[in-house]
Amino acid sequence: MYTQALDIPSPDRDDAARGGPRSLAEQQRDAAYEAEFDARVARGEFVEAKDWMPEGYRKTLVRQISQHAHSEIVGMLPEGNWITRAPTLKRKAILLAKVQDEGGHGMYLYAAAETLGVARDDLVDALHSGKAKYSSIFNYPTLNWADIGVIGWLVDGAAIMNQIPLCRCSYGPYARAMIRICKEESFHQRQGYDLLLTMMKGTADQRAMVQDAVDRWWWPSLMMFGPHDKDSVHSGDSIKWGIKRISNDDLRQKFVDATVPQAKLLGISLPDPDLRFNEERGERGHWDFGTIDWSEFRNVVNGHGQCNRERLADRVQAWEDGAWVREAALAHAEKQRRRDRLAA
Ligand code: BYC
Repeated sequence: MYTQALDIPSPDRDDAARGGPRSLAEQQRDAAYEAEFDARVARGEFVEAKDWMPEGYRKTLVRQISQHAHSEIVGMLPEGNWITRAPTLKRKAILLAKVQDEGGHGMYLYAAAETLGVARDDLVDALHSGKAKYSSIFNYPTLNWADIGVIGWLVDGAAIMNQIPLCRCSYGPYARAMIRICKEESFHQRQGYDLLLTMMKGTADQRAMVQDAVDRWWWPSLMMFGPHDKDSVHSGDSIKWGIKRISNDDLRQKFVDATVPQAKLLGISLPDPDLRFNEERGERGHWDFGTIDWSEFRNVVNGHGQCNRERLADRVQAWEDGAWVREAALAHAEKQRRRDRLAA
């Protein structure tokens, strides 16, 4: 969908290719391009794949979009684990559709990253070798059926909160991919909440399963928004470039404010003794919440969470098992090309 020639001008790459620094005239040209780029972002216009962009902007997008794509693909694993054990046909059909959607989101996002001049195989290699990150949340295990509902409610809920502003991000192909993804994510969140409401109307054991799942997923969901603003290395540039519209901490707060009333309606408690409504914060007040365990976050992001090894091993295995499909698709495309050439 986004395929294009890889001819994006880039000062750093041009320098490297030439083996020397830019001339004064080239530097002046780039300064003029940069001023036009900044003005465009300030006017709220989209930057498109073939437009000039600062190298840092391109790199930030490649990093974020590819990590996002990896998160979608790795995110299929904890839920996929429950497809064969869904309690009813209806729930199985919903879960199958949801997991398939996540695969589709990964594809839109890899395609959006490719418009920035990177090869998908290199992105996938970076995931498989452990060089590239994916969301910390998918390194936690899914232990009971209520986990599937809680992933929909909290994990997709946090994802939507973070992703709605990305629909207005300055890079056109990413923003457009996010619009479609957010529509599907909102169905994902609702099915999760519906699943939990159903369980909460069931037996005492079912209600206990929901509470247990919420207790395990609440804090990791808050970590999905990333480090505190003061520790966020990329936020300054990302906000300046119109990639990030709302900061990590502000989005986390919006998520807590939206979720606490939903927890009440559900009839469960959130595992935070410091959670209380503070009328004096802001115009309408906010829910204060306790301290996030950042050492756990760092541990998981650095590859030492409960499921990091298992998730990567499963991804590598799936990639190897799928080699014949890629080979067959390439052989088919080559056959088509030959037929087209003969017919022409
Ligand atoms: N997990 O400077 P910061 C989904 C890293 S999937 C791991 O604030 P940034 C779904 C960060 O990458 C949802 N790493 O970074 C799928 C950076 O490291 P590097 C995925 C994290 O980029 C299936 C470092 O910490 N959503 O919806 O400005 C089923 C410093 O952070 C995390 C997205 O990817 C984390 N939680 O802000 C169900 C959304 N947080 O790269 C659901 C797009 C931070 O320098 N991404 N790091 O090595 C974003 O919006 C931003 O990248 C983030 C982080 C807000 C996540």
